[in-house]
Amino acid sequence: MTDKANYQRIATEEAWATRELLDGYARILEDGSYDDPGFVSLWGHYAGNLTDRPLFIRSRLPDLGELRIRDMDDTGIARQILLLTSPGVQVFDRDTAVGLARDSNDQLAEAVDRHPDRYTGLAAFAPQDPAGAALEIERAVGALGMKGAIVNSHTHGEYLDDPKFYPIFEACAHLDVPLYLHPQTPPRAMIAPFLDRGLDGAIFGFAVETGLHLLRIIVSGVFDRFPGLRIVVGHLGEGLPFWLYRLDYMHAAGMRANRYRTIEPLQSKISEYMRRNVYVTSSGVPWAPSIMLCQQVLGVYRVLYAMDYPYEFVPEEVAMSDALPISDADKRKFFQTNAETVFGL
Ligand code: 1DF
Ligand code: MN
Repeated sequence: MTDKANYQRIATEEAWATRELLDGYARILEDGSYDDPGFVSLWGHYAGNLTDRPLFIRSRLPDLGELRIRDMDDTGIARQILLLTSPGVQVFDRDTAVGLARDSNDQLAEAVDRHPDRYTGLAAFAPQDPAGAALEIERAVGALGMKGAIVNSHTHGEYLDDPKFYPIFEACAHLDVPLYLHPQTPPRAMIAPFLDRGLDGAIFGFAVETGLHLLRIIVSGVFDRFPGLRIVVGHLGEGLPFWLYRLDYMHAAGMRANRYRTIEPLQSKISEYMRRNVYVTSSGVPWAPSIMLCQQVLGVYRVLYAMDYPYEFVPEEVAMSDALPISDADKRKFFQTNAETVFGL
């Protein structure tokens, strides 16, 4: 790709997997020990389907060498921020998850050491063990040089606003690294009306699940408790930027009327946390109207480029993002400098 751009393209939500993780998925699918319908739908598809896209994805996820670098070169991607693919280790029992997370961080650190100018790693962890997760994030950031942490939304139907998970927020805030809140399929309690119409995955279910998760974090007061915490969310904020006015209005209306006993007043509006504590990436949405709406309602420093490789690998989409009708200065923020700031590159 010939490149006249005055920016580097840093892709901020790029997936990878260890062989051990993929083997683990195959094992629990086969022995039926984990029958979560979302997991079975997602990985039942990607683990065995023989059509082009799943085959491509399966070949690229475990590659942190030649194939991936060649694909990056072909599409003008200077650097990938690497996230353990969804649902990460969150489908396993606690001990398996702890071991797989630790091993994946070690493998990722080695790849980043081999290609420090092309790769940046985020720390995987097992929410099943919140105290251990905090320690693993500290190890991965401190000893292995990772620039943030990655969680794939709910864990066995539980959300991070449950105070038992606070050690994870505490670790990220204390280390001053962002937490990437990446989608996964909706949990068992939510998935039925998505599944029978094929809407549970990246087409829509991911966004409903992950947007809900971020809203739960906001309205539960997590950002009042951890004001320095930064959360990055993909797919242009999973729809929330579009809803900001209504979220603020209805949240305030419900609070004024004492509608719910289960929620406490917040110090700020939902939109204010979105502009203070949250960053969004353009994974899967190389579309000017949506990107520019986010820039307009969140600010140009809050919107970062992402491709979502290898799930989304469409060279023309890079050209679509290059062609955004925004100033050269704002384009540089979008592709490069916002990511450098947020991830401390
Ligand atoms: C898909 C999309 C799968 C995304 C992903 O991980 C993923 C997909 C399993 O298309 O099924 O990360 N995504 O972020 O849009
Ligand atoms: Mn993704």
